[in-house]
Amino acid sequence: MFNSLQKEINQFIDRGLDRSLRIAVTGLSRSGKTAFITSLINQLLHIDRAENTHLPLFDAARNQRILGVKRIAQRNLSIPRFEYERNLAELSQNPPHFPQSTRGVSETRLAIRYQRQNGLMSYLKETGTLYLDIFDYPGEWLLDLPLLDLNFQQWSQELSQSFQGIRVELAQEWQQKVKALDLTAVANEDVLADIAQSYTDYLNACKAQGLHFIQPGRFVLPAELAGAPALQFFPLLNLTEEQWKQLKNNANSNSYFAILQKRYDYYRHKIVKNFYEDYFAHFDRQVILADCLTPLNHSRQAFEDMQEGLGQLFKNFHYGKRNLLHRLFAPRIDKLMFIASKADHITTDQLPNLISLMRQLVQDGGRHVEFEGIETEYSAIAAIRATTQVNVTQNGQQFKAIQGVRSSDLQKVTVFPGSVPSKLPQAEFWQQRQFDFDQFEPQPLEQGENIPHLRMDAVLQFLLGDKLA
Ligand SMILES: Nc1nc2c(ncn2[C@@H]2O[C@H](COP(=O)(O)OP(=O)(O)OP(=O)(O)O)[C@@H](O)[C@H]2O)c(=O)[nH]1
Ligand SMILES: [Mg+2]
Repeated sequence: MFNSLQKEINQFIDRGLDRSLRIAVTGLSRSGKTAFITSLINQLLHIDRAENTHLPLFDAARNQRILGVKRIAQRNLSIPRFEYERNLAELSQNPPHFPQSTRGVSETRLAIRYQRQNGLMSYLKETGTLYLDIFDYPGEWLLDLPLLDLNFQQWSQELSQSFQGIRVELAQEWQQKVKALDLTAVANEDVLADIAQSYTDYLNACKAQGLHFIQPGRFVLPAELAGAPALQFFPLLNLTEEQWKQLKNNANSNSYFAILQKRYDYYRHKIVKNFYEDYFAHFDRQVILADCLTPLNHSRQAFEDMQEGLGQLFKNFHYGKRNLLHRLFAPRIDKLMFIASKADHITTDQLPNLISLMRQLVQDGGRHVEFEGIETEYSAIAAIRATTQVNVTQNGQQFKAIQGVRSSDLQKVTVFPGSVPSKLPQAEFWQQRQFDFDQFEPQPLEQGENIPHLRMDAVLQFLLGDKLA
């Protein structure tokens, strides 16, 4: 009798303690999203109550309160599965490889069984399960948010303003085709598809030049929409008000002009809006990754372009109540984490500078940015640590340096990568070129060992700590 009562109470409490958490991970192309999620899953799966040395900053693991972690079937069957096994297989090869580049959104689900910290009724040995859903989605998709507020004409006019310099050069083929088109004529699908392809080629060329203002974002990362008519339209640049008026008066519903407008509206109402509604509005916590080091290594132009792209992306998270995202979708994000990725390229004494640089990027050079009601954290990590840190002595002086297998020649090298600026770099920085680093290959993964990392435990503590208390 008592036993069954106790069992019932336990079950009741268990149910009460089951929680779910949806974490979204985003960032521009190559910022390290796939590496991050692969490592996060891997670190969790390697939590072992007896032997827990790989996550010292993650309280629940250090206190041995995590009883077990399992990958389980995801809930939404129409989203591609995050390819954890494949990524791990790549890292387990000899020699190991970084996971492949990905396109579009993916999802994965973990169940974490844990013991409560100091429940009032801790004698009941309360345990709970945290169901963790993790989403990987391209930051480029976030750049489409402004379209929701613009009709076809407004959008075209906005793009006309930034249509200058190198853009005009790259757009030649597309613009020639548009000029030859009678917009009031009856639309031919093949012609539309062809011109839209030229527009897409133009956007890809912009991207290859390091330009980040790319709309619609899906044109360069179409995922499952590749080839769909929903992506076969383009803006009409540099038309006068009078020309817009003429077109609206003279174009029939089956004309090129009318079809372009319809497709644009379909794109923003179905594709952009659905993305925000289906995913965004339901995320609990958001991680934004940024690779600040590669552009720093590259050139001033590359760095400033990244700054601009990130600026566009961050706009979504400036949660003033008047913000478009807030008005339309009322997202419920309560924690936001900005992470500078690939921090194994620098020595640990440079981490504070990297974090400070990231903070400056987010805050647009110091202007205060409000993320209303959201707990915000800045961090620097290596999801898949490719280097180790060593001390070297030169001319009687000790330096920290990093050691790893350099990608360019597969040689094991020891290098001093230099100092990271703690503020947005000024002209002198680019003249002096104080910073120089190589790309490294991942370290071999020992059988049964977790992926080597840097500060993933701090990330887990921020993202999950309160849910496992
Ligand atoms: N050294 C080091 N390199 C990393 C790390 N994470 C990512 N990289 C490098 O950055 C590249 C891109 O990482 P991904 O995780 O594929 O980035 P992504 O954001 O998923 O990229 P896309 O899917 O192409 O948008 C990798 O192939 C590695 O070369 C890290 O922790 N350390
Ligand atoms: Mg990826």
